[in-house]
Amino acid sequence: MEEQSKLDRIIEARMKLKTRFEDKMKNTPSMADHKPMGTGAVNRHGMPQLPTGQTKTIKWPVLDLGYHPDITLERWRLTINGEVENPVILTWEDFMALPQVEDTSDFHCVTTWSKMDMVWKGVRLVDLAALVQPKETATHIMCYGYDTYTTNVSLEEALKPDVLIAHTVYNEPLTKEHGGPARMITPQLYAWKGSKWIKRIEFLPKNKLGFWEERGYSNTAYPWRNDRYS
Ligand SMILES: Nc1nc2c(c(=O)[nH]1)N[C@H]1C(S)=C(S)[C@@H](COP(=O)(O)O)O[C@H]1N2
Ligand SMILES: [Mo]
Repeated sequence: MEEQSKLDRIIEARMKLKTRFEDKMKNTPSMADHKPMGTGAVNRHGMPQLPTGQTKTIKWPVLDLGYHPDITLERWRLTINGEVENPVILTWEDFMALPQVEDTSDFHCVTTWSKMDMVWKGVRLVDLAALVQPKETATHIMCYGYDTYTTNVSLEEALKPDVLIAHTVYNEPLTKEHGGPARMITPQLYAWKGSKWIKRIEFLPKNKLGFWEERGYSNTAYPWRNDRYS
């Protein structure tokens, strides 16, 4: 009963967030651009499958700061706070009790490789947002990794239905080198916007730059605009 009402509240809050960000989301480049830069058949969100300057890879390279933190499920916590009504600290059990989805999406690294059709399982960021209820003043999130990484994402991008905190890929638990126990993915932005080993999501009242964004990478990271550097 209590679980059910909790779920109902998430669903209601998710609907409200969707309505609130609908127009902004429809106007994001990966949905609205009339001359997207890329090649191939139309993908799941209406863009050419391979963004400009990218090459398909079969292997899945590992890219990070070189430090792979060892986080047991027992010790794992996900803090979601900042510009929200209801900050939370989730245990692994709490996280796995949230609505779980499976989604297939493409992964575009700014260093020019793209890995297509990755099969992910996890929790939608919009459902985590529904849980904490961002204030009207919230515009962006900052994501923090256990390795000290940070990256910022606007809410109209972060709340898209294919943005997940993923724990499973191709039906196997996400390995440590790829960000396990859980990482974020942003299929409509370059992959550096998805923090591996995610530990905290902070809602912000205005934009702030993350690790790569402070070092010359684009604030927005739109693959179909070749938007790599600032
Ligand atoms: N915590 C954390 N997340 C991160 C990074 C990082 O260094 N630390 N690198 C980013 C970059 S640049 C890319 S391309 C992808 C790479 O993910 P992969 O190693 O699973 O391919 O993770 C992103 N997320
Ligand atoms: Mo990257």
